[in-house]
Amino acid sequence: MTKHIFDCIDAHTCGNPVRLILSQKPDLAGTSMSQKRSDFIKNFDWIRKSLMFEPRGHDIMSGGMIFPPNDPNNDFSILFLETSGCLPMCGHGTIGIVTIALEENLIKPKVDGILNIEVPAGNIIVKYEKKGSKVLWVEIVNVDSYLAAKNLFVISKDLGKINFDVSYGGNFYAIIEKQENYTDLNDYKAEQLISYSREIREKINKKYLDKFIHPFDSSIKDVSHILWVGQVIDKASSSRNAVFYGDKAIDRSPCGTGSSARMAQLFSENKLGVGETFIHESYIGSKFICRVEKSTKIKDFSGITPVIRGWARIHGYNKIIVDDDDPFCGGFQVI
Ligand code: PYC
Repeated sequence: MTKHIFDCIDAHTCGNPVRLILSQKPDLAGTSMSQKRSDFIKNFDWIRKSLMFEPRGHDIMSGGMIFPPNDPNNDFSILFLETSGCLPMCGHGTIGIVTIALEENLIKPKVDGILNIEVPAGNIIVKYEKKGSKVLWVEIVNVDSYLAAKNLFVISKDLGKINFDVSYGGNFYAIIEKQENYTDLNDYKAEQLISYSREIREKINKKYLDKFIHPFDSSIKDVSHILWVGQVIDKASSSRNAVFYGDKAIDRSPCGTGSSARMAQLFSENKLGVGETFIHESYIGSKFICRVEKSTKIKDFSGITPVIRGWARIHGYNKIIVDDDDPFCGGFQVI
């Protein structure tokens, strides 16, 4: 019988959980975070399941591990772990992990105020501001994002015909805007959006099989997230969302990769310009301050380089035991 002990620090980014795992990090094969992500999924996914799912985690749990950079010019790299799997990129996760790492002195930036970070989806640049020991905000220059397809539809058993666009912001998002069969976020309970999303995502990936594959990394594929657009709570905000991920989660933060995907969609429709501020509200009303840094090309797609700013707070030191003797050591989910 083996008892694995994981030292973790728990935080939240604008309401969404971030668990940074400090110990028992596996030695991952590969020379890029994309390759290391694949190795983790193949050989070490029990760590994710044990620490993200019940009884040690919950339906919305999200987090990651920090590793040394593959290119010594960068500061470090991140592997994201979540109930949904190992994401290529996670915005709220990055904001939380960077905040924890700086406040707990786990990293030493090469240049104060700037971090070059490797993630499975590519390289990102992070800026931050500190006051004393606290990180006030973290800003991510995210991976290039683009609108992948427009005016698609599936038939939802509960809602009927649902039209959507698919946009990439580090993960592929189906973006569902107001339409005949979907009025607004406020008209549905979270549990309804979760159940609609699960079915809609399955239908999208069946109907549009192999349509959504990243042009530079074929391991990034398929629609993983559903972004429901809604009316803002605060009139100063630009838009609101409920982002579905995993099997039972609605993001409590405004979702960094979702905000990037949404900005790429709006940019392609000339509804958002370079340099314009886009304030994205989450389901619970927390905000990311975002903007389009520049327009760009991702192979044949026109896209953007998005910027996301948010904050995080640490709320616990957590020593977690995964004991092989525990019948639920591998974690479980009730759907
Ligand atoms: O912030 O990118 C994000 C994210 C993805 C899933 C949950 N949050």
